[in-house]
Amino acid sequence: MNENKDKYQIPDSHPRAISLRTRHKIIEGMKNLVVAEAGLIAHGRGEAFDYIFGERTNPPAIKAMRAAVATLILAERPIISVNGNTAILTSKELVELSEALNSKLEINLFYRKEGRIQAIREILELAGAKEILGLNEDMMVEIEELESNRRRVDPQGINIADVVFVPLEDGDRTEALKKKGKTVIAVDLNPISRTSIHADITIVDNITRVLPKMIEITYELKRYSEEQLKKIISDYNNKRNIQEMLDIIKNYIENQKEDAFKFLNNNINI
Ligand code: PTJ
Repeated sequence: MNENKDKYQIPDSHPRAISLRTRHKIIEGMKNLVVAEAGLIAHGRGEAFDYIFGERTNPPAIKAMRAAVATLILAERPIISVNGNTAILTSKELVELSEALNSKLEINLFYRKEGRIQAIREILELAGAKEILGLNEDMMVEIEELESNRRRVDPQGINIADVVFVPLEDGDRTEALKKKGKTVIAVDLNPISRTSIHADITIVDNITRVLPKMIEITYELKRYSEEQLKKIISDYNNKRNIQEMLDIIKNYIENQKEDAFKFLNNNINI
């Protein structure tokens, strides 16, 4: 059979082609220093969560995205924090979203390693980024409440931001940013991570699906009045939204269990 295969040798017809191609992007990113070694493992953890809610954008994620976009549009100094995984998977979308929202991009890494900031800068610039913060290590200031490398932030970016968008986090920063009075919007496939629980708005979905959808929502909500945007935000309840997401996971696993039993019962003599 003469099948269309990509540069990774994955045929288009493979039922998990998208997932496999995304893995290869992450691996390539690691070889180019964009992604930290631990980023591969973080991606695997994300995949596992994605799997147990159907690898699709569920209604609570849409609600969270709408509240997130409304919050970012109304923010005075919004900032989008960029790490290795996000940069390799969604560089073009990060740039488009930052332009649509009038929000700056700041590279902020957990794993500092010689050459990583430069590597991420290059792919963001290739994607069209004109202004990137977090480049000059000597200029950084520290968030005292934070122990990890992420405490070093750009004085013109996260440090003075009122709303911080943090796709794919590692836990402790959300709490620290909140202590500093900032509104935190997180994207995390794990609905019960520390980041998810502590963020003001938690989008439980894959960053690869979230950013294109957020761009679409931004163009829609930019036409809304301030009052309408405030209403979207005040109607939103993060705790309830995470609970809905957990119910979706529970039901999805229940359904999978039934399907697996049906299959096993029908094939008992094989
Ligand atoms: O580039 P760096 O140095 O800043 O490091 C980035 C990583 C992601 C390696 C670092 O922040 C880290 O170690 O993160 P954690 O603690 O592994 O947490 C990452 C979270 O992101 C986990 O809860 C994953 O489920 C989730 N996640 C992984 N892939 C995705 C994701 N969430 C949304 N979309 C994904 N594609």
